[in-house]
Amino acid sequence: MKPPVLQHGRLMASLERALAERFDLHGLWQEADPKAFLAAHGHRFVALATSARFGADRALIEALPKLAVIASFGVGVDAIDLDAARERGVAVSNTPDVLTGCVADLAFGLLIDVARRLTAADRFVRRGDWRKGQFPLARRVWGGNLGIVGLGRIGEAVARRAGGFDMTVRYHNRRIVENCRYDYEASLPALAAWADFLLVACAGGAATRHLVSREVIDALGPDGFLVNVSRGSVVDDQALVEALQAGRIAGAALDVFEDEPNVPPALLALDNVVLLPHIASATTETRQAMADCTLANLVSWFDSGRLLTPAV
Ligand code: 8YV
Repeated sequence: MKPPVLQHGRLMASLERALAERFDLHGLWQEADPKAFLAAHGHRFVALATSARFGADRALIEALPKLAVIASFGVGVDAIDLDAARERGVAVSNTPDVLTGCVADLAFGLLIDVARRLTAADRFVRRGDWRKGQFPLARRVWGGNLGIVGLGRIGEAVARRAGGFDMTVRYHNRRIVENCRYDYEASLPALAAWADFLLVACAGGAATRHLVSREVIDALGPDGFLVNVSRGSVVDDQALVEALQAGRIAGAALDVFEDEPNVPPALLALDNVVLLPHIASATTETRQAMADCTLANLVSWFDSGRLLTPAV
């Protein structure tokens, strides 16, 4: 008999197929009344497959009294109530490492785009404005100062890419990273004041909510650019919009937003922002590697009681 696994939210088609081959997979997303389904059948499931997008809140975890493992597609676990999982002894896996390279590539792409104004220049050409005159000068990337908020796997991979552009890197973290070749800055406003580019690559969640505050944005200043590939919650949206509108920072490049897929309408009207629909890990190769990792964690847990990439 295949072990029953509950699936929360849609996953990649290839992952859904692979999970269904191995497990008795049930999609909660298919239920017209998920609450009623959980009340009647929640006790059947020891495993939950979910994603960084859909996570697992306390209500869901509590509706699954036999739950022992959550396998999540994605590296961020801010949408999973880790306290609720810990209280119940539920193991949680995510998909670190496999997405690091693609997220770092995209972060660097955003940085170049917002400074050199690639997508703005593309819009200029498409509008036919080139026939009317020259596109305004942009800003230099190479040799600039890159401040990284959160020097984890992804921050570090962006820092390596910055080396190829002769940039100087400093970082801010909760804790100093041992044996790190980049200088640590204990104060985030001080890092922002030094940086030409401030890259947000820390984890999301309550601990980092609005870490990039009005004070930090003002410290970045009228020549500074903000790049965010972490979570929208890390940046104070309202403060960012006001600073962009008033020219108190030079520009922002954002892959993530607080209320996805809703983007603050004020941002849509600005030409000095680059807006992407949360695609940092979205390449065929990386998404398949994330799918493989999610499946491998569940298989390992059922075979040996161990997760390959535990999130906590
Ligand atoms: C998600 C992400 O995996 O990994 C993360 O934390 O934010 C993305 O890579 C993707 O949006 C699917 O949930």
